[in-house]
Amino acid sequence: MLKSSICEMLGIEYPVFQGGMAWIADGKLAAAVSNGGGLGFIGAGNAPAGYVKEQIEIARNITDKPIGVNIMLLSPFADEVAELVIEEKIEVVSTGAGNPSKYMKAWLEAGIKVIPVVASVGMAKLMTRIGASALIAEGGEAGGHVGELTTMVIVPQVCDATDLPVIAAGGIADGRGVAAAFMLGAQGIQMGTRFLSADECNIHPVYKEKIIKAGDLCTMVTGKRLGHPVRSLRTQFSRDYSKAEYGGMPDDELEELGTGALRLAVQEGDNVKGCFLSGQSAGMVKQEQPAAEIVKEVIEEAEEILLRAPEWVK
Ligand code: TUI
Repeated sequence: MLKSSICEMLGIEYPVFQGGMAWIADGKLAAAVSNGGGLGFIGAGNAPAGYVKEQIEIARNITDKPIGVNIMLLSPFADEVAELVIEEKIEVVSTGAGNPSKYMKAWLEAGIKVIPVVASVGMAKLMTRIGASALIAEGGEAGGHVGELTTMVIVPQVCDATDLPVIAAGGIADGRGVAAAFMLGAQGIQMGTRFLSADECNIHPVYKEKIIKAGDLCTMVTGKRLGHPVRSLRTQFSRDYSKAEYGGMPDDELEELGTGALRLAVQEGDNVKGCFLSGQSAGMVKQEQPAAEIVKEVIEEAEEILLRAPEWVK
């Protein structure tokens, strides 16, 4: 049985988190993952607190297991969602795309476990100092907003920089990745892209099909010029955006080009104007299946690998 300190801390069966993907990770997906023994997250993304509250209600009607909310710190609604998670007695909050220091005291006083995503050792040290419960160390293989470092190098360095449990994220989509993350010192893993193919994941069928058909070289990073690098599938949108970015389009027009592109991908499956966020692990996602089966499958694969590990030592 693959267990770690994170299971005890959060009251979950398996050390598997589902990333709180903006526009995608709704109450239904989060509840399915939590019911499967992992920890499901509702992604607040750029949505107002009212939407997040609805999704929390949906999740609570499907599961009585703990659920998390991911707060995207660039969101104009981050403050109101930060208050909502306290009112709704959410068990776990993860944060992304910034520094959550200003919310930390209130969350900890409310008894919330706070698990920030960090993309550097400096941020890991700061979050440790201000009382985070654990850290998600995310490499640039991940989808969406990404940092500079790869999972292979960020996880061990964050583990060395903190006494907190570390959850590895970025590029993990099967049991081999889970086992490798534990070997790097992690006590848990987070997957986003693998859950895009879950039966309970409510993205447009075109999006699901693109992920299942994707190969190893199918993603690219855009948005570096505006300071928010984002990994997505290589599509007409990402190529057009990249051309505009390096062709000298003014910042405000570039922002405009990106606005609404996530929604168009998730809800409309728009092949031309949609931005299909995806990690590099899309090439490892092969089929649609229930979220709970994904959780169980990656854990069982990892257990088999880890049990065989002593064979390597002569
Ligand atoms: O947040 C994510 N992934 C995301 S957020 C998102 S929505 C979005 N839409 C448009 C532009 C930007 C975002 C889609 N995907 N992952 C977690 C993550 N956090 N990755 C990297 C970081 C991060 C980066 C810098 C965390 C902290 C940080 O600190 C910088 C600082 O010093 O404030």
